[in-house]
Amino acid sequence: MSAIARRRFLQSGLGLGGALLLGACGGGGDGEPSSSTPTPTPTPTPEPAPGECRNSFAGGQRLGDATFVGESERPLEQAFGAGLDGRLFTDLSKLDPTNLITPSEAFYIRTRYPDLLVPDARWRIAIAGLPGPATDLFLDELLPRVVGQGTQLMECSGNTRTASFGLLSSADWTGIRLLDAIDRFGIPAGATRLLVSGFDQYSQPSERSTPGASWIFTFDELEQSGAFLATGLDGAPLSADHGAPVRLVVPGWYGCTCIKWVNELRFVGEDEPATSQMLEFASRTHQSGTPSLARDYLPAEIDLAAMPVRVEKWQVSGAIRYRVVGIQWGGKARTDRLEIRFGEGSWQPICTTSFSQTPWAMWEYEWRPPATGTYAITLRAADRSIRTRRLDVGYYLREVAIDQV
Ligand SMILES: Nc1nc2c(c(=O)[nH]1)N[C@H]1C(S)=C(S)[C@@H](COP(=O)(O)O)O[C@H]1N2
Ligand SMILES: [Mo]
Repeated sequence: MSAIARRRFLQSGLGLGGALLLGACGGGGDGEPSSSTPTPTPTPTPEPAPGECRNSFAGGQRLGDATFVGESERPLEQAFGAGLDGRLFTDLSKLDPTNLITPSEAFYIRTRYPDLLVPDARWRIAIAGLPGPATDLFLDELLPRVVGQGTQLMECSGNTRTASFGLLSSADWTGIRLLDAIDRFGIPAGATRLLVSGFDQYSQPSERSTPGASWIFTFDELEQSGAFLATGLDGAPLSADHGAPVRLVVPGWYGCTCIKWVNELRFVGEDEPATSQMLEFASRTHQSGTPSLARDYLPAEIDLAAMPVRVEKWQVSGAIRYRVVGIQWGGKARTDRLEIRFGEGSWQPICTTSFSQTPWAMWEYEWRPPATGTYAITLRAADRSIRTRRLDVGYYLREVAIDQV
């Protein structure tokens, strides 16, 4: 039995959910020889397989969390700024294997409601690129076909350390598949792609961003990603800042493709130029250079990635212990073989506490820093055949301050 299967078996067999699996594996970090502490357990538990967690914190007291340094000074989960410069950073430190959904009020915001947007009584999406007179698709015609679209993760391609990596959230969405929404039009001759545009005009010019929100997809990309027009988030109608009344969600792709306030769908051909949004986000979505034609853009997919979300400080039998808790997301599937390292120390295997494929899996590592100080934490996939472009360049590096050992 694989480690994952065995873990699932243990979980279901004992009916303890994630609780059984809280624990540590790997022993000491920083290249120190690993010394696993014998843990007094009331009932004999089987030795954890590689990648599984053993609870070394039972009976201990959690003293608090060590702080990540060099990150956002802003309070998390409070919206600030306006229009294209408006943001809200999700506080990922609150994540727990039993609570993997971001509440809608804490879901990250990149661009707040455009002040110039005064919606018509009936929201319409212009359908362009069809032969014959212009056509509108009215949102109220689609609403009866809205269904659950599952838990989907969204990450801004500019999810940086200065944003405390808080431009990353996961929630339950409702909506209608984009291809279903346009099925009655048929694909006109010569059209190979669909351009999705949203309202993007603001009275204040942005300090950093170019207005104009649109992205071009092949029909295959829309089909394979399961792209949908979303109308609801976490059981409530979409809020204004998240794109009400209708926005695009492209599961597995960066947020810059998830156009908010969708007001136009246009059938386009092979020679369609890239949109200003595609040009602006070319490097952040791992394009090679800045292609000028839409057809030269690769799918803006999020690779497998992982980072710590908190470093818990514990007192266990009189000793100070740290538990590094993190997430992994992106890519085709979660891996059960992640490795962590502290500073320039050696790579250590970590164990996974929740194997949820969507939105993210959680992992943890029992860490004994050799001394107080600031440590850089990085992760990698042990399976080097998995594409991890951001992990490869240390994009998700976090530094934590340790004040006591
Ligand atoms: N109309 C419009 N849609 C947009 C944007 C925008 O600026 N304007 N920003 C995009 C980017 S960069 C991201 S990461 C997501 C963020 O969606 P959220 O604010 O609901 O999290 O919306 C995308 N859709
Ligand atoms: Mo973004």
